[in-house]
Amino acid sequence: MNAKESSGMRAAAAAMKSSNSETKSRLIVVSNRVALPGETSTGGLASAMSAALAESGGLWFGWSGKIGSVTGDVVHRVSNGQVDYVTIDLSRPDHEQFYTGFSNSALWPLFHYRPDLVNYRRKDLDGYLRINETFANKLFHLINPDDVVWIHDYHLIPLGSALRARGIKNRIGFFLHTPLPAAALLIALPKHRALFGSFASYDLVGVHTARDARALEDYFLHELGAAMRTKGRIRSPSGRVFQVGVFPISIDTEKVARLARDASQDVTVKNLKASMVDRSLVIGVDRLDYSKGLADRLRAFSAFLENNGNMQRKVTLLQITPPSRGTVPQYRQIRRELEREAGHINGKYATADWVPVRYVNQSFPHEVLAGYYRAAKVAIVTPLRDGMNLVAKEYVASQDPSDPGVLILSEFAGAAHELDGALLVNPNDIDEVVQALEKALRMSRSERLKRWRKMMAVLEKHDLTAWRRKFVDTLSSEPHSLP
Ligand code: GDG
Repeated sequence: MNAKESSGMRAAAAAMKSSNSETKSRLIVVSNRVALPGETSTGGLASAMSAALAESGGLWFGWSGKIGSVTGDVVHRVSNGQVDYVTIDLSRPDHEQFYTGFSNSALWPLFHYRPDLVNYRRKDLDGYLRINETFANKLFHLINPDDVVWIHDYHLIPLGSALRARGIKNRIGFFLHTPLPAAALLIALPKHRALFGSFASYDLVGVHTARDARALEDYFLHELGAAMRTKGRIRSPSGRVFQVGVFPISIDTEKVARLARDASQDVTVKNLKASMVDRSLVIGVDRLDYSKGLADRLRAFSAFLENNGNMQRKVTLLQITPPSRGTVPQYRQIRRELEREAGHINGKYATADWVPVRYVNQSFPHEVLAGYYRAAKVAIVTPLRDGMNLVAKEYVASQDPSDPGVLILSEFAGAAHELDGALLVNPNDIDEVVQALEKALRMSRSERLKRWRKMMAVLEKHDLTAWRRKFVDTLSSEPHSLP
């Protein structure tokens, strides 16, 4: 640690501790990317944690999103109301190995049931472990004895054990935003025992669905020789006991509904509606990612137009797809594939005054997005695998309560476990998706209302605040197994 870094960290630590000295315990959120105040965030984790911290206050620690000459050399600190943000830069080789490499070219495809896309390299794993150690070195100065630490997602699985190794005895929770595949897939990853075994350093590991929880329990029991205790507690061979829990993430339902209501005044939303007179809008909103099933979705839309000649010129698909992870080769490839597919459909069906697919590679402010959701008769959310999928929930919350639209939802999104008023489809079955589109566009108002009310009732009860409270309360009340 150089002098600048060390004094910077000490100053940041002292300031954090004193600015929060009146509060007994803070929430410390740690994630790879931090959504800084004023930034438009297009990821699910960022959307969820911004809202959670805005409500509870606390500290958010992670990567600044910037490339620096030396990882962690510069510490950025910003405060906004009751939330403090501390971020560090990553060097280019560390970004390449930790982020592009191991996190997004090995763990992400593995966790999304795509072993064929896993690109494992020993040096990426080394970089991944090294950055987790660096995060721990920076973070442990900032933790007060009563703080509750909440670590997020697949980039940071070993961070808990790295903090324990530095003497942190606080309650530490971990939440996995992706699915967790069956043990048979997890064991394909070299060194999987050391990596996944470190889940046991946490007090609580949260996942979105019962299927993900079963996968983790099964892995610990059958691959690591752990023993099951009551109430989802697992005793690892090291003797440490931790709990696995199901916590389906949600949205700020009331806020999304309000944004959607108010968006009718927004000029961008008015323009979209004006361009749709006498036509029905089908909307898709997804980060550009192979897990989202976008190519199959476009093919299904094409087949729908082919089978339903009378719907041509009557329906438009607005597919909003902000690019993500452009440094990973597979993401560049899927981008080219989607451009080709969208161009193909438009070339085949477009007329002088109608384009069937509006494929938009840009992101929009949340209030505009909410207005777009409300303007759409149908949302098509057909990931091949998705931890939860917040877009599905946002679409439901954005609807006009007197004339709601229809949600078509993949059964492989975690959201399908809660949103059973949707038309559930297997996204691998193009005919099924085509039939769902036909059914959605013809659905009577009374059936739409019935389905929507059922889903909205779930989202009103289980919103983002309920999710955060349930996780933090469970973590805080867990019997503490000391490291
Ligand atoms: C991961 C998991 C899990 C999208 N386009 C724009 C925009 N977005 C926002 C949406 C939504 C979020 O990004 C996307 O969240 P998802 O949940 O749909 O998907 P991932 O990014 O893959 O999220 C996922 C999630 O983490 C939470 O645990 O549900 O399974 O993969 O909030 O609104 N936001 C803005 N402009 C856009 O153009 N402002």
